Amino acid sequence: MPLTHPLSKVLCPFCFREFHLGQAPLRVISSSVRVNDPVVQRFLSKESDVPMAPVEQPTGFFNKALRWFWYPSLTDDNEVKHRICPHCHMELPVQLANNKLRSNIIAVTGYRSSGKSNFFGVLIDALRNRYSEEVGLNLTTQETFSTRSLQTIYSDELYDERYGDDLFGDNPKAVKATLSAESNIDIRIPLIYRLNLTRFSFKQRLLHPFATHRPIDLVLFDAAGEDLKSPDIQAIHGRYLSHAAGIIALIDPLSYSEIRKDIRMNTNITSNQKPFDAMAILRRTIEKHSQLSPNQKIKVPLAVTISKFDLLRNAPGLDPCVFEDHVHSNGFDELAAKKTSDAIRSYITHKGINAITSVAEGNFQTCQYFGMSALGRSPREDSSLTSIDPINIADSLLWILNRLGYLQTEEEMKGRSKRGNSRS
Ligand SMILES: Nc1nc2c(ncn2[C@@H]2O[C@H](COP(=O)(O)OP(=O)(O)OP(=O)(O)O)[C@@H](O)[C@H]2O)c(=O)[nH]1
Ligand SMILES: [Mg+2]
Ligand SMILES: [Zn+2]
Repeated sequence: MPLTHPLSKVLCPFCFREFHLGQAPLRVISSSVRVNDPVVQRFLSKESDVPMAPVEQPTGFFNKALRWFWYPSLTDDNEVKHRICPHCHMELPVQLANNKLRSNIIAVTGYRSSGKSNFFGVLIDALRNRYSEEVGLNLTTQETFSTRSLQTIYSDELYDERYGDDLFGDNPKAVKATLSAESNIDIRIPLIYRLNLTRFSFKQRLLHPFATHRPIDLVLFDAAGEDLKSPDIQAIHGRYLSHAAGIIALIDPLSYSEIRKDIRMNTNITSNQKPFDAMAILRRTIEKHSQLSPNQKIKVPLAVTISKFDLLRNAPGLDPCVFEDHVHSNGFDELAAKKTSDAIRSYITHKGINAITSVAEGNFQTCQYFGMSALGRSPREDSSLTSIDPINIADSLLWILNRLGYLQTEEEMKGRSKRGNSRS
């Protein structure tokens, strides 16, 4: 019988609400009976019934009170049961359900057309096929939920449906604009990946002397930009951001007329996007969903990431060094990332877009600027792509991992190998 502290809490990766593990109901997966689950129905905003396996709730005063000190094991019975979130009734990933891992979340946000979906699609592929070797990490798919089969599925399956089949299929094309949650309930469901990192910091080594790796969860909640105005999605998105250990804010260069002028000089791109104060919205969203007072700076590291960065090639006033793709094989290349950050910051201020820098630096204790291109080029009119050549696709994520102690810098790695050599 697994014991737990009555004040301990876990975070649901679907609705981003906290709860005590003992209060989580169980879904009897092995049952052949199917009944409507009104909680799932509400969470997915479905009008029709959502037939699912039955749910077991703790009953009786004594039993309920006891559940603050223990939670039922999932392997005790002959029946197959899954632990579910008491708020949204989504099935919890196994490690979380068994209280094995309380993970941190890295959140990504960006307004309409800022490049979120293409970023997610190319990032996951690059983490698996390039960065696993380069920075010593291992990416494992976690359980998520299929709104079609109403069952738990692995995030990889959802990844292929949403991004992989388009980007890396026989005829590669850019991921299409995400449909609003009103017509596409599927996007309420995040992709969940676990990153196991081997080159973690000295402090983490002291805290976990026998660990071979440190795990962190990447929860990709891909809202359609337009939904960020809907109170329902805003609430989920707000809780997602306010529980994050690190935030990547994607900024669309096309949404600033000052930058668009530079882009039009080089390409025939037109955009009717209105300037959008993405950063102020970020601050407001977090404030609304956390206990933050107005004069308090947000502690989580913020990576302000200019997306579609390929469009800015040849932009006057932008140092060409920022388009070099950084290699992190000897640890996170902090110097190169800092040089890029300084160049981008000076470009932004030169353009007079102080709304980005003042909100980022005035509200966040730690922030850095990044330039990222997921595709490396604009797709053709029919969305097709000749090839995908990302630029610094993972730098903002690797920087956050470094700030959180999960990944060492090149300098720290050198220091470690020197210490190792002098000992031998
Ligand atoms: N040049 C260039 N264009 C890009 C890149 N990534 C995305 N785009 C373009 O930007 C458009 C929007 O990108 P998405 O990834 O769909 O943006 P989003 O934030 O998911 O948009 P919504 O789903 O509408 O909120 C795409 O259709 C592409 O045309 C890139 O790396 N380079
Ligand atoms: Mg999208
Ligand atoms: Zn939940």
